[in-house]
This record gives sequence, C-alpha cells and structure tokens, in this order.
Amino acid sequence: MGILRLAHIDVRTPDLDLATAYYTEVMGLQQVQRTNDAELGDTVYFKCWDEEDHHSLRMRYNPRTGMDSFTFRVEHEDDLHVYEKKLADYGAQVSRVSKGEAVGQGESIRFEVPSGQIMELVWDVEKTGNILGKSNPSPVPPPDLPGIAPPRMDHMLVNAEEVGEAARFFQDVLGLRLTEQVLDGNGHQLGVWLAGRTNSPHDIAIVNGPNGALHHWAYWLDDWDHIRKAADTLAYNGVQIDQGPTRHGVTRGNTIYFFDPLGIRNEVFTGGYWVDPDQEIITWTEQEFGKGLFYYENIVSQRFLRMHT
Ligand code: M3P
Ligand code: FE
Repeated sequence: MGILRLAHIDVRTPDLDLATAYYTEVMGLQQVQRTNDAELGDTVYFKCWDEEDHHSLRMRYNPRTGMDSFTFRVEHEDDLHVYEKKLADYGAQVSRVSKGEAVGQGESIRFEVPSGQIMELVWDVEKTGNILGKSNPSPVPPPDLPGIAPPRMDHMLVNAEEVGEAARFFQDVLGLRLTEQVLDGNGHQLGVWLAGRTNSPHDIAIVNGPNGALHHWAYWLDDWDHIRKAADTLAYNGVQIDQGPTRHGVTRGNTIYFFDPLGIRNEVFTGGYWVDPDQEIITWTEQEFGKGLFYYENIVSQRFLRMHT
C-alpha cells in the first residue's frame, strides 16, 4: 500500500480567462474542460500532454488567489480505508468525498495537514490517456504544441510554521520517504523533501513559512536544453522570472521559477537524481542553504522565501 504520487492541485484565480490564456499558450498545457456549476463556479481543468489522468490542475474563479487543496494518488483502492484509520488515530478530521462530487475522480478522503493545507487521497481517477494514444504511439508530441509544453507535473512545495511537525506527519502517517532536509543550528528542520513511490527526490517539499500557503508547483522537462528553451519562451512572453535558469544543490535539479499573470509561482524542473527506497537522507546546514537553494548563485533570496500563494 502507500502513496504513489501527486495527482492534482486545485487553485483559485481572480482572472480565469487570463490564467487560462497563460496556462495554455505560455505554459503549453492542454485545456481539458471548462465547467460552471453552482458549487465551484467558473472552473477550468488542465493537464500536460503526457499525463494519463483527467487533469493535474484545477483552476476556478475566485477574487482571492489561493490553493483549495492538493491530491495524491494511493496505490490500492483499499488504502483509503487504511489511511482513514491512520489519520483518525493521529487526530485528524477526515471526510469522505463520494463519487460524482468531483470532476475526474471517484471516492476520496479529505483532511487538513498539520500545516493547514487541505489534502486529499484518491485511488479512483478518471484515466483519459495522454495525447499520443496507446496504438503505435509516436515518441514525441506534435512539434507545433504552443508554449513550454511540459510532459507532466513533477512536484509541489507547501509552507509550514513547524516544518518538523509537518514532516513527521507526512512520514509517519502518510508513509512518504524523507530524501533531503535543511537543519538550523539547533537541529530543527527548516525544509524537507519527501518522495512517494516515485524514484524522484521529491513529490512534495515543505519549507518554513506561513501555514496554509502554497509556495509553487513544478512541471517536469526532459533536459537542460528544454529549461533553456523555457526561459526563452518566458522572456519572449514577458513573464516575470523569479530565479534561474539555474541549478538546485538540494535535489541537483535544474530549474527556473516564474510567476503566472496572477502571481502564483510556477517552476520547471529537470535532472535530479534517482532515489532508491533505502537511500540515506542528505542533510544541509543553514549556513550552506544558499547553495542548496541555488547552487551557482549561493543566495537565499527574500522574495523567493517570502512570496507565496
Ligand atoms: C525546490 C525544489 C525553498 C526550496 C525550494 C526547492 C522554497 O523547489 O524543487 O527542490 O526553499
Ligand atoms: Fe520545486
């Protein structure tokens, strides 16, 4: 049993048309569906070209930018019962979302993580397939896809006032594996990187900051050259770049951070190392965290740490 991977992120934006133009034309995502129901209001679902699930991003109109929730997929249908019990034992309030209540997924469980974000676990996701199909698929997408066009979403980062408490929850209750951590001089965790069943260095990271906040989510690109091309696409379209293109010391990944037109931080990410389940944890000290964040620049940028959604 266990947590497989990040499934989708659900956010609010004060200009859904502008956001949709950016996420389709500049980021190069596929728009899956636009709905307007009584509960959610005007809502757009997006996915990347190589993703199999119905969507990986839900954006709905709301005057206040923010994250509604984030969802991870579990390995087996029965895992939801096991997690429901584990979460109740931990003291979390767990609610069931029934099939039919959310677009693209069946039954799920919802709860608040110790750092205040709303999280869902789901097994039953609607599999709509990638754009290549399963019959003699081409190995590459059509060359004329607009924008950056990442093949898939990779990871997300949330903030926590008590990183240690949040990390213990994700490890002990949800069973994610710690791959890297940043410790202050007293041995307290300032940041943690956690993996599900993937072999990537992180599916979610948690860094010190206000409870409930979303710092960014990241899309995977296949290599450094695609990161360079993404920087060209971003600059050409007048997108505000936050950091990069550069390399992380933590995860070793190549990266660019930038803001969508309504101020949500996005990242494109590649590289990183292959993580085996028995890999020993890598620890960074607070003094070396500048290199951990941005290896070439060796800076702890205040905008980078303080700005969040
Ligand atoms: C990443 C990553 C912070 C560190 C961010 C690191 C916000 O986004 O992908 O490893 O301190
Ligand atoms: Fe990241």
